[in-house]
Formats: sequence, structure tokens, C-alpha cells
Amino acid sequence: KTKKQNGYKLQTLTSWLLKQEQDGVIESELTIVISSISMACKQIASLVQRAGISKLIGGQGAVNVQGEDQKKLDVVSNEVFSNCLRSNGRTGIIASEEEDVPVAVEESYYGNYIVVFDPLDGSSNIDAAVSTGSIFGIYSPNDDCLSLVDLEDTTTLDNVEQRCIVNVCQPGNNLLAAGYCMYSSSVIFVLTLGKGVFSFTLDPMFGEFILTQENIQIPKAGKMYAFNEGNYQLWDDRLKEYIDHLKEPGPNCKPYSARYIGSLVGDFHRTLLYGGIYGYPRDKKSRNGKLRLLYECAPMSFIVEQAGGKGSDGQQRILDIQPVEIHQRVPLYIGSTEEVEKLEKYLS
Ligand code: P6P
Repeated sequence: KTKKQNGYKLQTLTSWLLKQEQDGVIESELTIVISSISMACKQIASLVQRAGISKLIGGQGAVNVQGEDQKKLDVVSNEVFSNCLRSNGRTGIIASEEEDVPVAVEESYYGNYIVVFDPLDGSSNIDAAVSTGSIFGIYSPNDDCLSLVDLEDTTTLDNVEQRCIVNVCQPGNNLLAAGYCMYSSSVIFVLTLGKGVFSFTLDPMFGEFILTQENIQIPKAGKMYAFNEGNYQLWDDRLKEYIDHLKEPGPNCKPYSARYIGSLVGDFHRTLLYGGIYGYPRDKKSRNGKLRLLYECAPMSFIVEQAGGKGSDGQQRILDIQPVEIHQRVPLYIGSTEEVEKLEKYLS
């Protein structure tokens, strides 16, 4: 249903998804999975915005599989995301940044989609109320999953874990849908189903995501760059040359502008709308960079390519990379096509 206001129709995420289903863009089972994800994001938005009040600020006093100190909200957000996915009955396997290994979902009875997610990326910013976000990707159900949830046969438990990993480790080219929800001055849900990029802004008046941008196209070029230059001395010399080039004033005395939030979703969303490039390079301390392929780089690269941009590890398309490990890290350079291609030339 759509709500009329000031003479124009408001389209909600729910009504938009139903339209995609009617148009044959997605199966109704996938609609249910995405709706459950948007429900999780609404709950996380509320938790994030009230963190200081509900004493959800600060550390959990635990370290996750990444070796990162978990924030209280990391743990809660992961539980919210997992519970929403479990209860939709269409999820076969979930793979979270906060879980050591993928989890086969017993409750699923139809669909068996594979969902990878980072429930609260950039959570180190929470205590300072800086933008954070949830990132997700959805892979097609895989027949092997049906047997995976046959947990009665305990002899295959270790196989279940192994086969979960095999089913989850798919290249980004296989993604059916990808998106993120940014918790910032607005709560914005960005989604692609493989036919363009759409954004929905949460209207707190009635708790619905309202369609606000259709077929987002990233500018072909843009003079903003988002790199943590604190790592400059640890970078490859060719990358240093590239960064130095961005600072040259050029004929019109206008060098590039540095913009870095330290939160991938915030830095990516600005890049998607204004153009430019975000990069998290490999360096001497982290040989493969910091960002995870499966639930950060691949979903963001699917989105940016659907918006006409590029996502690269410096040599190849992120979406072409075949993951071999759930929490595998890769360098990420993502944004306007001309900007990413310029960087690739420096690194070639
Ligand atoms: P650094 C947050 O921890 C994150 O995964 C991304 O959201 C962000 O872009 C990056 O790491 C920030 O890392 O090393 O610059 O603090």
C-alpha cells in the first residue's frame, strides 16, 4: 500500500519489494528475506540512536574472531540480525562478521537463502555517535543446504560446518541482492537486486522505509578521496605516488579533498552520491588490508557496479574473487570508474 501525502504517492520498501516481485525481478521468498533484514535494521537504528540512554555504550569485554574488541552493540546487533533471519523461515545459512563460522539455520523450511552480513560496521564510532551501518549480501539457495539442516544425522556435523563454508564462499558475481543500512543523520537503506540501486529513508513518524532515490548513478569522476593516510608510510611506493598526485593543485589550483569518517558505510554512501574513491589498501602491517571480502567488499562492489562505478582490489574486480575463507580480507578501492581506473594504472 502507498500513503498519499502532499499530492504525491509515498512508496514504502514493502510496497516496492512487492512490485519487484510482481515484475518478476525477485522471488517472493527473497522478498521475505529482505523484509526481515529491513526489520533488523529498524531495530538496530533504534538501539544505536538510544545507545547512550540504554547504557549500550562501551565494550563488551570480549574479542571477536577478527581479534577486535567487541562493543556491546556489536553483540546485540548480531543477535538482532540473526534472530530476524532465523525467524523468516527462508534462510538456510547465515555468515556474520561476529561469528567464528557460518551457522546452518534449523528453523528454515523453504527458500534456504544464504545471507552474509556485518551487523554493525564501524562500531568503534558508536561512543562518539559517528555514522555506522549494517552491510548484507544474499546468495541463491543451494541444494546442498537442504541436507545441511538435517542436523539429526550428528555424524555429519563437522561436514555440515565444512559444507556451510563451501556454500557461503561464493564469488560476489553470484550475489542475488546486496545492501546496507546507514545509521546517520538519516537512517538510509540502500539496496540492489541486480537491476539498479535504490535508497529508502526511514520515516520515524511511522517506522517505514520510504523510497527516496531510484536508479542511483555514481558520478563517473569525483575529487574526494577517503583513505586513512595515517598508514601512508606503510603503503606501497606506487600507492604513495597516487596519493601525492591527488594533492597536486593542478591547473585550476584545486587538489582533491580528503574525506574520511572511519566508517565504511558512511564513506561509501558519500562516495556513491558525490563521486570519488574510497580505499583501504594492503600495507606492511596487514598484507591483505583490513576489510572482509564476503560481507563488506563484495556487497559494496555489487552496489557500486550497479550504480556504474567500480570495485577493485587494485588488480581485479572484487566480484570475480573466489573466497577461500569466510573472514578473508582483501584490499578495496571502490567508487567512480575514472578514479578507480586511475589508481589501478598507478598500481599496475
Ligand atoms: P581504520 C571499521 O572498523 C572498518 O571496518 C570500516 O568501517 C572503516 O572504513 C575501517 O574499518 C576504518 O579502519 O584502520 O582506518 O580505523
